[in-house]
Amino acid sequence: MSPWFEGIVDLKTYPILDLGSPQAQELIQRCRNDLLLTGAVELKGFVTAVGVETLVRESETIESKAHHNVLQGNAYLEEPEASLPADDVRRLMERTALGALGYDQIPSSHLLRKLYEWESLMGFVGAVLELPAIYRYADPMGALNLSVMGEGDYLRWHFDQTDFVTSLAVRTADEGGEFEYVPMIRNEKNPNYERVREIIQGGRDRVVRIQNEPGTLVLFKGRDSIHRVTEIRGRTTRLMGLFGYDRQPGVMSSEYLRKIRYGRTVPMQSEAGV
Ligand SMILES: O=C(O)CCC(=O)C(=O)O
Repeated sequence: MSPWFEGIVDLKTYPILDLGSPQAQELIQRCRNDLLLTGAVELKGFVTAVGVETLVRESETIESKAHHNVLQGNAYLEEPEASLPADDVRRLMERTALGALGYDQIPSSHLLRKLYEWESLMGFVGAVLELPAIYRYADPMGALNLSVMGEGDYLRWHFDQTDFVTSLAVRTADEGGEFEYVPMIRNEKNPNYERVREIIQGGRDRVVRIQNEPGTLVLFKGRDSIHRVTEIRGRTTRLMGLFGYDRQPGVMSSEYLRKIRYGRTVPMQSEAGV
């Protein structure tokens, strides 16, 4: 019997089964260069058309169970301190509206889950990031997410609180739903508040767009690159798998985050069997 990933992952273009091979080393180097130059790596067609068809079909059976949340928040994903002046950029609020399914709602037979739990993929991501080891989140909800965005949904401009994000595009919306970012707009020494303000208020200087065609795997360093997902138009939901890997073992989501993202704090004892 052939392994589940045969015909599902384009192993010719992305030879990740043997990371020591010259072909894999060449790919890893290319990805590292992209990451250094732009803060992102875009691996188009990582999952084949056949794989995408399966991902869409399996996602359609669960997407209606996504928790939909609407909130106003800033780019820093934190409550602004009371002492900040009224016009501080950390007080600039934007709307966010999106749905999400947690790891415990995704059945173990789902292809998205097989990909997330695949050692070869995690090893490849770690190699590109030049990390001696990476781990899956230990959180039964936060480890793997299927983000579901429908008409009018929008993910505001923000910085991540994690070093990197790995995403897999399952389906694009009819219109909108583009991933936009400004590479390295800030760094540890310079928060660059003025430029951040310009972007949130509609500036387009150095804004880069990732098309995220279905099947595209993206590695993104979002701590210093502000990013968003543009508003969705049309009836087709945008479906995106978000893979929680970290350089530390045992990463858990806070109760606050669980509440916002999944509308509950207690994991489900579901068919997902986590
Ligand atoms: O949906 C996406 O493409 C990215 C999501 C994202 O930026 C996030 O969850 O922080």
